[in-house]
Amino acid sequence: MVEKLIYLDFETTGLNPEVDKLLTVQWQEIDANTGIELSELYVFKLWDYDNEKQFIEDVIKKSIVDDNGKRKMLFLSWWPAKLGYNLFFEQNFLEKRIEINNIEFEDVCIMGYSVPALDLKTVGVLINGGSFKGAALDDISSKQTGGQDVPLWYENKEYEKIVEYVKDETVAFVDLYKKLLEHMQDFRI
Ligand SMILES: [Mn+2]
Repeated sequence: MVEKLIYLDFETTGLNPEVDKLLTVQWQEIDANTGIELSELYVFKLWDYDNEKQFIEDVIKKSIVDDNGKRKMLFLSWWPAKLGYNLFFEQNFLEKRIEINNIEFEDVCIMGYSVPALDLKTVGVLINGGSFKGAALDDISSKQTGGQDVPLWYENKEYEKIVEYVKDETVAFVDLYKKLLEHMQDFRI
């Protein structure tokens, strides 16, 4: 039996979910104990839809994973647990955009009170010697750049650049997770 985590990340037009939009939703099934990829990387894109409401509804409907024989809706189920970097951003952003688009929904389950999630941001800060400044994913992994160009690429309809960025970021993140598993294995106080 494989224990799974779901790597999860969003790209957005900005940091404020009251006004900014969801641009991409990407996720991949990961073996919790090895970091090995168990599925392809799914990338849902706003520009494939007429509007954000349709986009979000379709993402929720189509994001289904097998959890030991049970089919689970990723965004509405606690399990498999999510894996990411600063997942509160994703939880909060999706909640707000669902509300603003008047989408009928059950509670978003990415992270939160008693919702299990493995957030590597904590580890990033530790790697960075306890400082939050300089602990972005591109500071502490092989990820090339931060996401600041994504909104600009979206404006210019340079969608391929966004997809390449998302793929690069996923590889860097999963590689970080694999290395941490290996490195932390024998850690004892
Ligand atoms: Mn990202």
